[in-house]
Amino acid sequence: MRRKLAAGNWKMNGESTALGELEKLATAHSAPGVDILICPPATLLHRAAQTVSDSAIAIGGQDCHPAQSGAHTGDISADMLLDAGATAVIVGHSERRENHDEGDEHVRAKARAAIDAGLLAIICVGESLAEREAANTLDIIAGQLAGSIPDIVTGENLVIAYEPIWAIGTGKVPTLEQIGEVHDFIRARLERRFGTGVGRSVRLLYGGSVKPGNAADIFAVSNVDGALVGGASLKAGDFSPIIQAL
Ligand code: G2H
Repeated sequence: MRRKLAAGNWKMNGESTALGELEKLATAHSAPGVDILICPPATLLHRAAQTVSDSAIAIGGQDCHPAQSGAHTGDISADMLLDAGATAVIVGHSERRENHDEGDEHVRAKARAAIDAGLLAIICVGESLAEREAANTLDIIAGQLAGSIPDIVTGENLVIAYEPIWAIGTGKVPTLEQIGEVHDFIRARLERRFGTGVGRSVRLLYGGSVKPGNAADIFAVSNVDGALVGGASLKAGDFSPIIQAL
């Protein structure tokens, strides 16, 4: 049985005052029946980890560099995330793929570095609107899965987040059938490549305009094991009902 996961991706939002939202979340979910992860900006990682240290909430990074250390100005290694108190990291988010020109091979190297460091790697995949309209969604997802997932994964160190690019921050959400089709496809691909044991234990998250009002319906879709939530994870009052819907 896969344990449900509610992951919040704060993106480039949040200064010191945002830690108050984390405190509220920790108080509201002192004994959650699901995994809760918050990925704040790097500047807050250490303090966020301290804020939730007595709670069941985990802290993650939003990205990491493939190398352990070196001359990479502005980058953060997986070991540094771990040192700051993170236990997970998002890699290959479409905003990284687009804004920083990150291809599948680069994402795969980041995921490998994360797993080697002992972090849970959350690898994001998803199609653009043009790709969906051209009926290429499953081909795009297949290519991203093949290219972005390193061979070393297990059911414990990998999570896949399906985030259709056209649904991110737009308020547009795919139909439940569209979500189910892609999640079933991802599950089948994982089972084919890694065997049923690993393939069935990797958790699959949906991401893209998840809100308190649509979370329960999305979580009822087959092979949806939780959500990667952006905007609605910034306030405890929005994220709590999403957690409760799991
Ligand atoms: C998709 C998601 C979080 P939002 O990027 O990863 O953001 O929920 O704001 O669409």
